[in-house]
Order: sequence, then C-alpha cells, then structure tokens
Amino acid sequence: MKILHKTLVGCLFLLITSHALAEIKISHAWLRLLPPTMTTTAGYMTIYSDQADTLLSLSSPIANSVELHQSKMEDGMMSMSSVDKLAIPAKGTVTLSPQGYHLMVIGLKQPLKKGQAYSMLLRFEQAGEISILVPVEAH
Ligand SMILES: [Cu+2]
Repeated sequence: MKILHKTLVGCLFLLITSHALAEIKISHAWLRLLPPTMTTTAGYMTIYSDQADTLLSLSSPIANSVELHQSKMEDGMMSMSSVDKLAIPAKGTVTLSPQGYHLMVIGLKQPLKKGQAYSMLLRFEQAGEISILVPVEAH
C-alpha cells in the first residue's frame, strides 16, 4: 500500500514541459522530510532530455540556495562534493538519487511539511528555465 501510494504521488507530479528547442521531462521529484530543526535537506528527481542539455543551476523560494552534489564511495567512505553542472545526454536520463547525484537545499526558510509541494526553478543551457513542484516525502 505504501509503495502504491508513492507511485501515485510520483505520477501526479510527473511534469512534462515543452519548449521550441528542447523537451525536458522531470519525474519522481521529491524533497526529503527532516526534523523541523534541520535547515538543509536533500532533493531527488529524474531528468530526461530529448537533446543533449546541461542543468546549470537551481533555485527555490523556500531556501537560500540549491546545490548539485554527488555522493561517492572513496576508500570505503561515503563522501559528497558539489558539482557545478550536470550533463544530460540526448534522449538520455539522469537520475538524482540518495546514492549518487542529489540536490542540497540549503538554508530552509521554513520547516518543510509532509504532503506539501514546493516550487523549484531549474535552469538548462538549451531548454532554459523550467519550474516544477516538488513534494515532500518521508523516505
Ligand atoms: Cu549533498
């Protein structure tokens, strides 16, 4: 039942955005619910592009900044570093997940509420700006 619910939420927030130059599809976007005392959280999504594109930056009115990060296993230790941009191959998909690339939403201006969705702006080199709604989920 829980899995079914997650799938439904994912589908509801599947966003299809068309553009004259490029088509970007963003699916399964979510922000991790954390205790209200935490001011930084992580975000995940799947990005598809029908032509080669690059995600240059992100922002959201709910936070001071949104950074692209990459988690890596190095010498048996999980570490993460910031990435300044993310290439998406033509007709390719890049998945941001807890194990790899992810978003750090830094300096939250208010505690995130479960079930609520917050707007986020993505800036692509080719497709331009794309605004999405990202729901908060407790995984
Ligand atoms: Cu990170």
